[in-house]
Amino acid sequence: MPQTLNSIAHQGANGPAMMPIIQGVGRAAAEISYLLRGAVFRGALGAAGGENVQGEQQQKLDVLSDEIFLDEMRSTGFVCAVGSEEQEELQVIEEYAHADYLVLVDPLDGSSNLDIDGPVGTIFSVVRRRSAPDGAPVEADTLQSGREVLAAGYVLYGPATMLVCSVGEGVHGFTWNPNSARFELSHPDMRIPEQGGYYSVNEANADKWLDGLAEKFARMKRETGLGMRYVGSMVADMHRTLLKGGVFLYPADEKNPNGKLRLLYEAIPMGFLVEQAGGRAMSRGGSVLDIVPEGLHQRVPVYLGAARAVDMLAG
Ligand code: AHM
Ligand code: MG
Repeated sequence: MPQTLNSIAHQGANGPAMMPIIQGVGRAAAEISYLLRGAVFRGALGAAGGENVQGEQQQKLDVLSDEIFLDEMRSTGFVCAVGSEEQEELQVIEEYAHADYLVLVDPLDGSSNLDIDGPVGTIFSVVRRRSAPDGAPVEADTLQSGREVLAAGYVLYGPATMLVCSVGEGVHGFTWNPNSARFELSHPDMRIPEQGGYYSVNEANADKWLDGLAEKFARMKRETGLGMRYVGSMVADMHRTLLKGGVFLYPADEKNPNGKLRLLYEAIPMGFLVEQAGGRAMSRGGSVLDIVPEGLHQRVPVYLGAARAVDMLAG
């Protein structure tokens, strides 16, 4: 029998408690994957007409994926609130407002790829609430560093749909099997290779990079000889980095002085996975996982991947 998402329940101290939530992510992933495949036939492609809190145009699929994810977190019965890149404020789940866990999510990352049938993803992490369980959870419950994360992962909607996650006991990849209609363990114990791989960055911004990066970057390229790949969809770019090695970065530049990616929805969950896979997750001046968030939608520069390349850039 292939191992399914249930195998999470046997992993370490957090596994049993995280299993229902990760199964909920799996159900959301299956629904979002189905939605994406049929979107063009249902008129679900294109702009929703609104903007998210960052002032970015929301796609219809951003909004639908956000609803699916929230519904599935509600159905677990263990999640008291969800913080989403698509929602300005914390979404409290009234029926389970006394539950123990909060989930942070970017429901459909890289949605600019939707128009070209490019890969997109869902990114999530789970923390335990700090406020007393007799009241509703509050935004401060979400403002915990990556060191407090209990579980994190992503879903990649590519040629196959994959759910890659960690409950603090290594990183494991599950692939959706359309015949059995479930996620099956296909990539146990993913480790970032120390050698080889690619660098992955929007190099068009190089002349605007801050933090003296241009010089370090030129040296990194010379000394490592890494090849280059960039999809512009963080989940796809990070999945390749985890499997093949190298480095993914979204640094600070003149237009985005704190980088583009969000600490809670993108940097912390991916940083957690990278460290669990034996790699390095850095921001300005230290590990991504040591930053204590100040707000739900805060941005930070990120350098994620194999230690050697990351150290040459973020050091
Ligand atoms: P989004 O959350 O609005 O989809 O933006 C995040 C995406 C990431 O997936 C990707 O790494 C990055 O934006 C690419 O940005 P750019 O087009 O500036 O290179
Ligand atoms: Mg996004």
